[in-house]
Amino acid sequence: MSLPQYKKDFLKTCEDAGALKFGTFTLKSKRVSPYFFNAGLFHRADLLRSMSLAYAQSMKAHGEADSSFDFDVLFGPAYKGIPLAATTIDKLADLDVAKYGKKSYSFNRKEAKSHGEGGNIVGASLKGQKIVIIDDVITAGTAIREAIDIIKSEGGELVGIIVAFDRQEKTPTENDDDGKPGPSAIGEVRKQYGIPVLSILKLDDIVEYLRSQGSEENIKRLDEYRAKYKASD
Ligand code: OMP
Repeated sequence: MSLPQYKKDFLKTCEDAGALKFGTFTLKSKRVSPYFFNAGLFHRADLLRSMSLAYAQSMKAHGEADSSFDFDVLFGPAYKGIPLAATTIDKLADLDVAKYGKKSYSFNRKEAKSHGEGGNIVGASLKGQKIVIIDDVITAGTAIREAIDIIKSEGGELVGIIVAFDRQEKTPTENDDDGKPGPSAIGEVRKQYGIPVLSILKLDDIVEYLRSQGSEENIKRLDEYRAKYKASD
């Protein structure tokens, strides 16, 4: 298999966590998918460490090649983004304390709080700060757009996004399963905001991995699904 080592390592972690499931799953977008990636299953300490290391390595590698990805605050949208932001900022500081040791993380509350310190953001303020969003999965882009709206309304400047898994699906249309490839949710966000959107793994990687494992039935179902919803970019 010709995947880079960090992707192979992360795929192994996904296997250990049972995070990649094959079967029949109805997604948030109402599409019925033959597989599901569940980042909530990385709850064991060793798995969480491997996952945050994979995020941190991807961010560090991209940050070294592209200075526009420099950020002040790593923002993890509630709920699934919260442990991702906290553990990844910690890992980044492990990898390069001079560069990341003074960076912050924060997350939103789902319900606004009117007493105590008040407000919707816990952790570093987003105002006037360069923000990277960290989240689990992008399918149709709905969750990520909600996070972008929070950053805008808090006066932050979005400089990038990182997710664990890009399902490489087109943005939903009226005739959603017409089999005509359309622009991807990630591609649209990239274009609209002019920012990098990174993913540790994407669907193509999973297919390559399955082919190397000889999982004919799963590949067939994935190919059928991709024929309906695959993004054109
Ligand atoms: P979109 O908002 O359509 O981009 O879907 C992203 C969200 O869907 C993620 O934050 C997850 O809550 C959920 N999801 C997964 O976790 N794994 C998948 O494989 C697919 C989805 C999904 O429902 O599309």
